[in-house]
Amino acid sequence: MTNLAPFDGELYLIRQFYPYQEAQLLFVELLSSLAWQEESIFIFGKWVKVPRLMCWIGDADVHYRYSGVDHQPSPWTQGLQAVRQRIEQQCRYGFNSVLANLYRDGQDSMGCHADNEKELGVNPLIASLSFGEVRLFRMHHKKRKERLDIFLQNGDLLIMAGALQHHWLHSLPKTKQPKTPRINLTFRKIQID
Ligand SMILES: O=C(O)CCC(=O)C(=O)O
Ligand SMILES: [Mn+2]
Repeated sequence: MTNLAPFDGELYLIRQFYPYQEAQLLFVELLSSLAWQEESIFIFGKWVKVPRLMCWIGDADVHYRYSGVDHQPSPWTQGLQAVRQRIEQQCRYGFNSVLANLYRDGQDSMGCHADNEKELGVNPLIASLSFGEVRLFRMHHKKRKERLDIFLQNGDLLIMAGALQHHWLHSLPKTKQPKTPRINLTFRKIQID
């Protein structure tokens, strides 16, 4: 597989990891079966809603802090267990949780960040699966001017690995184009201690 990152980490893209029709069925199932929640973060002295819905699913013994808040995982659904198995076979890696994001329209987004929480370990392998609407996924190098734009489509699998999270930031920008909903699943392995 070709590494799409020119330096400082590994980035792999498998288009149509789930063929279009299968991905469409999974999208509908995830949309209706996950306990989607509106999350808030504490920033500049007040609580602000994040512009997307989220649900965190994981093994019972896994805890994760994001948006400055400790989260208890929702249990795996049957559908998500099957997806986890397929992703684990592809990556030859074990995941114990998945963060699901629902972008309702073009105004829903995710700001620039790296997946560098210490619970993820030093060089985390993160498998990101997209369903539904096409959206731009943008990467910026922290120190150099390089930028990488990838349009993630229904059924695509993006794998981030190696030192990528140390050197690159990623985001899902807002867009003025009319957009139908998109679901993204990021499979992660959280260190348990
Ligand atoms: O929606 C995406 O493609 C990116 C999601 C993401 O970066 C995250 O959940 O940390
Ligand atoms: Mn991320």
